[in-house]
This record gives sequence, C-alpha cells and structure tokens, in this order.
Amino acid sequence: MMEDTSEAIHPDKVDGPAVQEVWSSFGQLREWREYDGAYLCHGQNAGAALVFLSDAEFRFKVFSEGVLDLSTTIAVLPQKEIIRPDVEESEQELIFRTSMLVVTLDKQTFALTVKDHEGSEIARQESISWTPRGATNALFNMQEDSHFYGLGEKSSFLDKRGERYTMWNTDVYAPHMPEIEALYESIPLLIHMHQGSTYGVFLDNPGRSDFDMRSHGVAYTIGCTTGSYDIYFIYGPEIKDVVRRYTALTGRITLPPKWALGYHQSRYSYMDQQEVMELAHSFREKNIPCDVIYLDIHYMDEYRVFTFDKIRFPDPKGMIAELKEMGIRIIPIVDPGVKKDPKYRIYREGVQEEHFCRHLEGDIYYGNVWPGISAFPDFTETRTAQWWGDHHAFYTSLGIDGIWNDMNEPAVFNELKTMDPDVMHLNDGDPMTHEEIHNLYGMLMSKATYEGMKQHMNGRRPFVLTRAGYSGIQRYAAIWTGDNRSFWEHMAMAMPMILNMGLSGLPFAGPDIGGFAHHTSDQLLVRWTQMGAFFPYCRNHSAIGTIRQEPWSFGEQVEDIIREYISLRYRWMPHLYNLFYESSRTGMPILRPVLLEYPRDPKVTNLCDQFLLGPDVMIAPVYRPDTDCRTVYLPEGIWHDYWTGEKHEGGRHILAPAPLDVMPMYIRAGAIIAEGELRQYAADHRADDVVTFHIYGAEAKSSFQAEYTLYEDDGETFAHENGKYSRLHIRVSGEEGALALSIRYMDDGYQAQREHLRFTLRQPAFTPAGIDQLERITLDELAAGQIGWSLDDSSGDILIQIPDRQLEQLILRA
Ligand code: MIG
Repeated sequence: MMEDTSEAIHPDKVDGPAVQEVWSSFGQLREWREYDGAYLCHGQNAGAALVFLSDAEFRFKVFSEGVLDLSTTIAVLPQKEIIRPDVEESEQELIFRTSMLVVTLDKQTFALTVKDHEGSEIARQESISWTPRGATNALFNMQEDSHFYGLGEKSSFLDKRGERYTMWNTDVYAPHMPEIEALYESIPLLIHMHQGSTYGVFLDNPGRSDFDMRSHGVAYTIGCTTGSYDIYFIYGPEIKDVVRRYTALTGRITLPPKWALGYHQSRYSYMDQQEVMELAHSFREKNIPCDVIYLDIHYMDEYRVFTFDKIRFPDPKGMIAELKEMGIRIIPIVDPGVKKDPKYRIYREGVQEEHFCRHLEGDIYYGNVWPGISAFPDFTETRTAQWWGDHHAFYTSLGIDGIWNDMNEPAVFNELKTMDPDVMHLNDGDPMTHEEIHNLYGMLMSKATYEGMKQHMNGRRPFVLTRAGYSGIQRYAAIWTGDNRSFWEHMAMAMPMILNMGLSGLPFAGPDIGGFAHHTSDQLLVRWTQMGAFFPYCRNHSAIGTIRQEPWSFGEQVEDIIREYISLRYRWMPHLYNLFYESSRTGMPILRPVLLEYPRDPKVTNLCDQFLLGPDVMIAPVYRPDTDCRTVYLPEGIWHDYWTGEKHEGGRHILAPAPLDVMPMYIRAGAIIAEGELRQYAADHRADDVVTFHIYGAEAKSSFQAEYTLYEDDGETFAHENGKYSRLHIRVSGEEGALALSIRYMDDGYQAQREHLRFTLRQPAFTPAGIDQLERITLDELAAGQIGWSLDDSSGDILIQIPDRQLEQLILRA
C-alpha cells in the first residue's frame, strides 16, 4: 500500500472493522397463522416457518424480511405430503403435537423444545441469532454424554464430540489431518445421540456453514454465513430411523451396474494405450480379478475434456473394445475446467452459447487449472447441464460406461482454491452468487454427467465417480475421498470417514487403496487391500512420481495375499450386491459402524477401527506395521471366526491372531451370507450364477431363526425398474430335534443362470441323521453337481445341493 495516499488511514487499519457485529434475534412472538400447512411465526424482528413433513420430522426456516420462500435446494426431494399437527396456544407457549413429537415454541424467547410423549426432552434449540451481514448462528443444548455422528466426509474419529467442522467443498492436497475442518464433500447433517434417543439436524444451505461441538461446553452451534437458516429436524428414536428418514428426504443410491462393485485399478496416469493394455493383460494372466482401469488426465489432448491425445491413445475405440472382450472397462477423468482456446470446439460452443460462469458485469470467469486458463460451465442452468451431459456421447460412442469427475469443488489454482465468491450463477432465472451455492457445484456437475450418460447408454446403467458433492449426491455418483496419503494413519482414518459418510446418506464410498500421495509399502498395500476389499467402492489409485502400487509391485507373497482378498470380494458379490440393493431401498449403509447395529452398547460409541459389512459381518483390519495380532470387540451374541470356524462368546474383547495374510473377520451366529463363484470380472455372463447360502451356527432348537433375501437382476440395465428382478427368500427355523429350511421366490421377474442352489451349514450345533427327500452323498459327488447332502468331516459343515426352483422346504432331523 502506498503510504502517501489516504489509504494509509483506512478505518480498518485503525479501529478494526468499521461496523460492529450486532447479533439480532426474533424477539417476542407477535402473531402466528397457518398457511397451507406451514406455521408462520412472526417475532418482533423476524419470523420462522414450521412445516411438519411427518410425525417425526419438521422443517424450521427463518425468514427475516417478511418474504416467505419455502423452496429448497435440489438436495431435498419433492415431498409427497406434509402433516398438520395439533396446535395449542397457551400464555407462554405455542405447542405442536404429532403422534411422536411435542414441539414447543417459547413465545418470549423463540426457544424451540422437542419432547417425546413421555415428556422427555429430545432436543432444544435455545436461540437463533444473526448479523446484519446475513450470518446466522443457532445454539442447541448438549448433554455431557451426547455423541455426534454424520457430517459426511470428515477426518478424525467416529464420534464428533469435541470437534468443529466447516462445510465448504475444498481441494485439500495437504495431508488430511484431524484439524482439517473442510474437505471435498459437504453433507450438513449432524446426528445427535443421547442415551438411546437419536435425532438429526440437516441444514439445507449450500453456502459455507459450521458445526461446532467444541467451543460452548453445554451447547453446540450450527451456523451459516449466507443464505437462510433452513433446518430439518429428523427424529429417530433409533439412529437407523434417522438414516432412513434423512435418505428418504435427500434420496438413496441408484442401483449401480454390477461391474462398478468390482475391483478398480487407477494411477495418475497410465500414460498410453500400450501401458493400459499391458496392465489389463497382467490382471488376467495373474488371475487377479479386475473390472475397471482409469484414465487420468494424460489421456486428453493437453487436458481438453472430451478429447483423446492422438499420439498416446491412437485408437481409443479399438482399445476399449479389446478391453471389453476381456471384461475390463475404461473410466476416463472429466474435470469441469474448459481450456480457453478458440480453436477448441467445447470452448467455442461454451462461449457462443453462453454456458460459462460469469461475473455480474458480464465477463466470463477464468481460472487456472490443468489446461491453463479455463472457463467453467454454469451447471445451475438446466440448458447448460444438458449441453454438458450431451457431450458425453463422445465417451459413450467409444464404449465408455463410466465417468470420473475430479476438481469439481470446483478447485482452482489460486489463493482461494476456488472460484471467486462473487461469480454469478444464473440458476434458471433465480441468480445466486458462487458464495451462496458453492457446495452445489460438484453435485450439479455429476448430476449432469449421470443424466447425459444415461441418455446415451441404451438402457444400461451409468457409473459416475465424484470428488465433490452435497447432500443428495448419492443419487448420481459414488464418492472417493480425494488425495489421502500412503500413511498407516490415513488407512486408519478411512474407517471412521467412510462410516460417517454411510450414516450421512453416502454408502457408495471408498478411499484410494494403498494411498494416493507419498509412497506405499508392501505391508501397507496388503493391509489396506484386505480392508478395501470390503469397502463399497474399491479402487487402488496412486499419484504421479510415487512408488508403483499395482497388486504385483512387491513380489509374490504380497501379490498372493492381495489376490486372495480381491477374489474374496468377487466370491461375496451376491451378498455385496444384495447390500447395495438394500441400501437403494432403505438408505442403510453397506459398511456400518458397530454402533448402528448395537446402539445400546456403551463400548461402541466411538468404535471405528473395526466395522460391520451389512448387519452380521465384523471386519477388523490391521492398521499398524509389523503387527500379527489385534484386539477385536465382539458385541453380544456368538461370533464365528470366518477363517477358522472358532466360536466366540460376544460382549467382550478378544485377541485375534493376524499374521500378514489374515485380516480378522467374524460372522454372527444366525447370519446367512450368499456367496457366488469366483470370477475375474463381476458381470461375466459366461459364468454360472450358482449361489451358496452359508448359514452360521444352526441349532435344532426353537431359539434358532435365520432369514435372508437374495436380490438378483441382470446387473446391467434398468429392466429391474419394470419388475425384471427376483427375490429369493431363505428361512431357517429350528425346533426341538429338527431344522426346517424354506426356500421361496417372492418375486420372480428375473431368472438367474443356474440349475442348483447350495447351502452350507457352518459349524451347526448338531449333525443331521437325515434330510427328508434328500440322499446323503459324498463330497465329491456333490462337487460334481449331484443333488443330495453331505458332511464335511474336517470342518463339521453340512453341505446341501438342491435343484433351483423345485423344492420349497427341507427338513433336517437331528
Ligand atoms: O490436482 O488428475 O484427487 O485422484 O489423480 C490433482 C490428477 C488432480 C486430483 C485427484 C487425483 C487425481 C489428480 N487430481
């Protein structure tokens, strides 16, 4: 600054900010009325609207200037109905009653208390205040033993008590440390749990917001810096109810194509066609299953999206066709930045048809990213989203079924790390600044991508992977957690991160296996792949200049262990796909913190170095070097060691042996797991869909009951939306001296390719004397495809093979 201009005596320099921040609040309630199901409560200084979405949920939106606007962001799905609570007014309070909640507004203070019908307080929003500049802050009561979950993609442990986080999609290449408050995704959903009573608060505001569970002792705060304070209060009482309701509000995953559940291999970058082909052949020669190879930024012609570099990739179409024959798909990266180059068609069209983000004054916003100076599509405009989506015909016409969206925070190489906050988004006639909708940018890009791909794929399901997102992103894309490092600490951190993402409506997620930046090691790659084999999204990815981390990079022993675990994922594909189906219907995560299934167990409130796959499979990864055992907590019940069959009584810690080739896994007695045949890629149509139901710990007693429903469809198209799927229900029920196995197709719109069904009773507590209608045969005869049952003397397992669709019940007599 020039010392000889009057800027030298700028008021900020002398006094600090010229305007003091004055916090205002509602003041007293002056009047209220109902308008179309919305309860408008006018205070002296501002008002709020309450809308009840169900008996367990309501929305509370502040409106300060008397204008009532009940529109939402695209995070919230159109709601089918609202309900009208009973309203009662007393001297002091306005009371809203639903069948589950009693919500009280204090007329003096505007404090909002939520109670159940027994009168127990569930939550209390003590106060809301705002500044003249439009920042809002709300204060909620917190108990000494409150626990916090959700908040999407965040570092640190599972329970967010004592932490503070910011929602502002940020490209963080620096190591993801516990102190980092904002990463690539923003899911402003906070789940509060206190002594078995759970609720969620979802703040539908795509600008910057803060959740502070650290600074106020007996309270936590939720604040936003722009836009409106618009929350959804979502009661449980169980945490599963909160997840179910939140995902009903913001959507659930669309069932992905089965191949997307396979193993994915990536690197920044596989440089040319020859390297890609050699990589694919290595997987097949080494019998390491693989479904996808990624093309990072080097595939493009000088980083121009929707192009291939003609020298590195002379024949993409031929390459992709050849790979498809081998069962391998290509997923290319697509960033939002469009290179400023008048000779480049996409840029020219974008300018001429006015698709790029602009300042209010009309000039295009340019930022520096990989291609150099670039412009950014304004995805808030439907016509621009369609334009972008349509251009994906370039990829689909080459045989590409999946797209990888990176840098869509959007990341820009400048000090702010993103677009200017005052860039305007046209937003279909309702202009907004970038500051107000920053967190929506990546989601809108992936939505446009998903919809564009779908339109050009002849009824096949697209797959989109994204780095940035906002609530609702789960409807369009899977998420990977960005630039982690090859640190053991980052492997450990991936567990709570993915678990909280699952509780926040993002079940289809995973980290870069092996770590992205820095150099992986033999042990780290083994341990991380063992764990990653059970993560919903399973991709090995590493950065340019780092040590190679393909499965065979560290010699034969490492390769063998990695092969075994990736193969296990493929054998478990029927079960995994089933969990994806369940998630698409109910919102339940695929990977679950133990707490979700055992919310009353005080030992699991912050347990996050082990987790459940679905409800019944406990997975306890080793996440330290040179370790050959670890403690595992088993909740109440009986648990079977997956590897040895040994039974453990739960409700305690055990010491699990874990030499390098063993990741401890336990299956709950009474569980059923559907396993298929090993394949080298998920959608191998030449393979038989034979399925084996593994039934754990069966007993010939009436206390034993187990159930499982296997969902199947073609794994590839949307025909399941028109009934082309089957659901096979298995029920195992014990009685004194016998066990009945019932088999029934509940839905029958899809016929899997198989003749047989198989059942394995793992370590049953009895040996059947016989099975009605079935002959006892040898293990060899059974393996050769004969119908019958057999006893495996070495393990004690009972194996049963029956024709598919013919027998409805088997009775095993003890
Ligand atoms: O600034 O495309 O997180 O997975 O390999 C780096 C190159 C840009 C960041 C992504 C990473 C990807 C890399 N990208």
